[in-house]
Amino acid sequence: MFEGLQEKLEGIIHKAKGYGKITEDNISEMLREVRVALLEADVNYKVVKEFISNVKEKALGSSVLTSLKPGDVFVKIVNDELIELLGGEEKPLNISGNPAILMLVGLQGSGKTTTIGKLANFLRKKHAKKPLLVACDVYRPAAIDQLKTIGKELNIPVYDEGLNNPVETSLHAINYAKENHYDYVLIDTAGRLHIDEKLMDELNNIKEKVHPQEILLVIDSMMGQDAINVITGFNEKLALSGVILTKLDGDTRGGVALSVRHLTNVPIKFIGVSEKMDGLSSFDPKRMAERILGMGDIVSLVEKAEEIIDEKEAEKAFKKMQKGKYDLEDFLGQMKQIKKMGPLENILKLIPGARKMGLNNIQIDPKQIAHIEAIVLSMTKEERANPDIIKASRKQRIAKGSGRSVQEVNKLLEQFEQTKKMMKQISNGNFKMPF
Ligand SMILES: Nc1nc2c(ncn2[C@@H]2O[C@H](COP(=O)(O)OP(=O)(O)O)[C@@H](O)[C@H]2O)c(=O)[nH]1
Ligand SMILES: [Mg+2]
Repeated sequence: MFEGLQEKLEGIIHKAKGYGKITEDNISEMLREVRVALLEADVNYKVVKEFISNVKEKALGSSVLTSLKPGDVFVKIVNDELIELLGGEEKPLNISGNPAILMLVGLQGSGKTTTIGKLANFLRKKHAKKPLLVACDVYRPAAIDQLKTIGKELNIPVYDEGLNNPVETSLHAINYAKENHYDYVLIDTAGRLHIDEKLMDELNNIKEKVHPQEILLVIDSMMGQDAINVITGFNEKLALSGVILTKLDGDTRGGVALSVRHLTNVPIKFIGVSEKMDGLSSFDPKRMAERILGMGDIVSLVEKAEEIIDEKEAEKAFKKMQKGKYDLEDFLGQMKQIKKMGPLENILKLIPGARKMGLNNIQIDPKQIAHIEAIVLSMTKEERANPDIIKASRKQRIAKGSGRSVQEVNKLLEQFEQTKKMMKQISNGNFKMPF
């Protein structure tokens, strides 16, 4: 699923990361490509339009975070918008009833019966509770047998009354579940090839008598954009609590998954990813976005940096750096920020490619930062602003004051000089703020 989309976005992002500066022009170009990628993935054009305009607005209005690369910021914005599009927060099942009643509806062949089995299996594993399956697709005797076969495979009981009326069968099943202490009742219903009045009336009858906590529409993702009309049709009649999107393992382009929420306002709660009984995943927009973009690492890096870095401080340091006035105070400030970000090894791991470069093997002792802090704090204000004046006797005094050795003081001054040089290079180069 989403392979085509993933590949294209990867290319666009790779390009974005190369931009030293993001301007309105190159944002427009990138977004044009994102737009094509989404349309090719069969995402509804209205959804695409809005998505693009949201990303653009955010990218242009985004604040100056001096420590972040423009490409990474762009990735983060696309990622956030993608999560929004996929529904924001994960919407868990309402299983508050005793027993909790879940009714699955959908067109013929969408995967209802298979999904009932998967869902029961999922709930039993997750909550260690007892599910009961109810066979209410009474128009095709083979449908009842199919559910029984699934029940047998999973060792989960199936309640059926043959071809008896589905409303009665459901009500009896619920009584049976109460008497026998089942925690979930999962009702398999009939489908048709198209939405029709009769089907809707029957489903509505079950709904009104049974009061299910969840009415889940099972829908085949291979239907493409037609799926949206089906969801809307069922939702108008039954007020769905969620959608289960099946067959995302097939050669579906996946665009439905990105369009459903925005166009129908019904949350996707699960996705079917194989024919097997463990082929069901709960649908988490965050995880899904991560999968589509494949940029989880950068996203968490940006999030972490955003959390911690005081933008004004960063700007101040940047301005000083540009004027060549970067001093030990700034150096200390940066060290402190690094310290706040947690173990340095973890941050390095988050940087794509760091592992390949062997950087994640660098062991950085947080104590070292504390030592640097002690040394800088032992300097006078004048010394911090003008480290050149720190000669032998001053070094000794500083070492004594900080409880560190003269060698360490020397090493720190060296590091500072190196950093200063690097900063100068950056500021002389094309490094300008993105937005
Ligand atoms: N590959 C794949 N096949 C699925 C998935 N869900 C259902 N199917 C298949 O779709 C077909 C129809 O499923 P079924 O449960 O009988 O649909 P129903 O008519 O809605 O009850 C069966 O062959 C299932 O094995 C899925 O997530 N992935
Ligand atoms: Mg069926």
